[in-house]
Amino acid sequence: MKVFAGRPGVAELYPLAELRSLAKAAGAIVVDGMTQRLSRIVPRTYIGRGKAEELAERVQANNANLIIFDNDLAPAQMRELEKIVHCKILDRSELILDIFASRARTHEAKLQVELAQLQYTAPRLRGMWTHLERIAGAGGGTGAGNVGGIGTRGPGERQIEIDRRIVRDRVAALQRELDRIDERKVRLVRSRSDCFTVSLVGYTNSGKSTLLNALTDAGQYVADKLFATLDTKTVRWEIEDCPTVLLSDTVGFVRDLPHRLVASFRATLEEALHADLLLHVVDASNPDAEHQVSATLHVLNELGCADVPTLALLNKTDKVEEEANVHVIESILAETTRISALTGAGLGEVLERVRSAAAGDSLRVTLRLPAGDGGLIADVDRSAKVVDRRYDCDRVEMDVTIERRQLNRLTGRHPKLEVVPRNGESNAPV
Ligand SMILES: Nc1nc2c(ncn2[C@@H]2O[C@H](COP(=O)(O)OP(=O)(O)OP(=O)(O)O)[C@@H](O)[C@H]2O)c(=O)[nH]1
Ligand SMILES: [Mg+2]
Repeated sequence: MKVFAGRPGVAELYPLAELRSLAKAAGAIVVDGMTQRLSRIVPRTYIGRGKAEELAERVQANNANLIIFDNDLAPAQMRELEKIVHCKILDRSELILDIFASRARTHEAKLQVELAQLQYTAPRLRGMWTHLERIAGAGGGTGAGNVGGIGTRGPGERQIEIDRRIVRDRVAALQRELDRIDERKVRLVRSRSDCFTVSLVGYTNSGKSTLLNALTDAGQYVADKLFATLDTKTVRWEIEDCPTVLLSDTVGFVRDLPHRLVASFRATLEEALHADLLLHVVDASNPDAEHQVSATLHVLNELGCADVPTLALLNKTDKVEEEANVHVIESILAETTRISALTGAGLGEVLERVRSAAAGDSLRVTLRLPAGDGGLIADVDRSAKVVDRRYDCDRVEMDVTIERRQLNRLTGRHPKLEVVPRNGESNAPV
């Protein structure tokens, strides 16, 4: 079921295609689909009464036992609607969380999914118990409807408190454990700063893992299903005449990725955050590619990766049917290359682009540091090409040309080091 609110968009041409794939990925057998255009969401039941009754009839006719909404419903709306349709309802976020739960393999991924699920479920748990809160309130003599003033008197309320505490404690424990993993991961990713790091990012099923396998001998799992990859994999990518490059495959993005999920997957996405270059893989053969691109850009933005240099790879060009769609994507994205990870077309150009990015990742900056810090000065001399050096009382200013990762290493190691763009120039690569 999908509800369109507001103005019609291109996505309406394929209204349920992605939801079907998501449902399939979760193991459901899709028997029917329905859409509704509403100028305004009905606050109580999300969809209109007539539509809800039609939905109930179709559920019965198809013998369905689950309705999946492509929209996210409030817990109260779900409850009200379930009373009319007599069938369990799942919304888009719950469905995505469920897929992640079934796909998570590593300890870390499992923790991340459980945390996101609990955080999404916690408010719903509260929603589920409100009727008991009311009963408790009435029993406790505070007056029916005076929900806010209810204490811990009724049995229902006690149960809510217990459930909430269990959820709260578990969330806190998961958070602590993930924070520990996070720290380890950050250290690991930062320790790679001597190498040029490249991350494959993009919509789920766009071909990231296939590309990783085509470029290296990683042997990464590839499948025609959503969220085949949930854990980052990093491999050494040997490119001739090029410093060492590390290439990472990351979890795929999806439109309206639940916020909690993005937050708890931060450690997994740490690779992308600290990459020197992002390869944004787009399934150019997908009719919905334009929306997939904007969803990916949105998530990257949310992760704080908007400024990382990015090369867009328009993949699956071997099966593009609508050339016009590819032109549209090319007009949205700054730098693009057409490829096919399956046939190998265009991969030579990708190699060239990465080689030149890895080699030419130099910045012209002025470094300002304490003149008495011999160790730091020696470190700068070792790591950068010094063009000019000026002494001013207890400070020394050095105009340098330096590789970005060397600069990152220096600033990470020496907090007293100040970096200023040279003579008002931008930090553009040389
Ligand atoms: N025709 C064609 N199919 C491709 C190409 N690249 C990938 N595929 C197929 O697309 C499907 C998804 O590929 P994956 O590499 O698993 O995609 P992914 O981006 O890693 O997906 P997730 O891990 O789920 O985010 C597989 O069936 C691949 O065989 C391509 O260039 N051409
Ligand atoms: Mg993958």
